[in-house]
Amino acid sequence: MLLLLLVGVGALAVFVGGVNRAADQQERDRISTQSLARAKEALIGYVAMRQDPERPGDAPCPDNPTDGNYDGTQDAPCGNNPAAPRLGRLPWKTVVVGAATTVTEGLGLDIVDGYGERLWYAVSRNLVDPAGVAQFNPLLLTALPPARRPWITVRDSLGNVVSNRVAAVFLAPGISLAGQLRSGATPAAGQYLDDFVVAGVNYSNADADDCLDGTVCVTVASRTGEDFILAPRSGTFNDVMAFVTIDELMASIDRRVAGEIRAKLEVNHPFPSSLGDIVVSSWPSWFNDNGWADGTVTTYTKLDDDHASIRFASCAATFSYAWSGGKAAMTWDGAC
Ligand SMILES: [Ca+2]
Ligand SMILES: [Ca+2]
Ligand SMILES: [Ca+2]
Repeated sequence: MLLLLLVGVGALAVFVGGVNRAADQQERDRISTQSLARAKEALIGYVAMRQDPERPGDAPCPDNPTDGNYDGTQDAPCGNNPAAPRLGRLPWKTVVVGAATTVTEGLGLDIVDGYGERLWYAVSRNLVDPAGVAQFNPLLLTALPPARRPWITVRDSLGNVVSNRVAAVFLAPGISLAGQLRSGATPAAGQYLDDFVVAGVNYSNADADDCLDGTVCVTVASRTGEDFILAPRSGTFNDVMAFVTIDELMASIDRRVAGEIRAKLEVNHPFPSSLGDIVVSSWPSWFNDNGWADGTVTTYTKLDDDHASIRFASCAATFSYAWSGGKAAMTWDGAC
């Protein structure tokens, strides 16, 4: 009888232990997923709200080991060759740069994943290479190389492309796996991010070579861009990922620019016949420098002295402006 009782208690303990572990895993996953969502939201806001001397569309560089630390601030520039600095830790800390300006860098987001690890971040060269992408506007959505660099590719666990229009990737590295060592000031990406083999191709979340896994990019011009893989948790893989596409980002940038135009219409009443009638020097420099005044990018229509609308290339939304009582109100229909 006593033996039966002991066996019963033992079995219960094993069962409860298993339930606790599952609940613990679930809670850690919840924290990781939530942190990734917050990082994505913060980056979209950061990119859309850039102002002179930057431009909407500029993203921060990752925090990488090239300066000898992971201090939470970006290590810029990163639009140049080689590719490695475009994968690193999320630049979560906000810093003010430049003595005479109030330009801030970093996402202002003190977050970690479910295991207390800082998030990792990879960014497409298009968002950090003003020389390679001369103008950042909606025409970039349909531009082809060499007018733009490759976007990032994200694959599922079968190797299928989930998206090849990814602007930035956020990774929760999880707990260290067998063979990973995270001691020292600047452990490399491979101590956090994992590999997954599909049909003989080793897809690596850590390689940062700006070349699609399983292929060879001989020259800088032939580089096909970074790729990342989503795979089930196992003893050799535990990265959790979120990503933002250029289409999501541009929709947010379009709304910001539409707001900028609203502010200009408010002080240019009766509404002008064309955006070109607004004094060029009254716009932020990025507006004209990046072609937002061009008819191929922004279609402005004056309806009457108090009403106007705009459309952006590759966006189905119509933004409408109505003048009343000294204010210009903006509404929009549809989505990009
Ligand atoms: Ca650093
Ligand atoms: Ca990992
Ligand atoms: Ca890769």
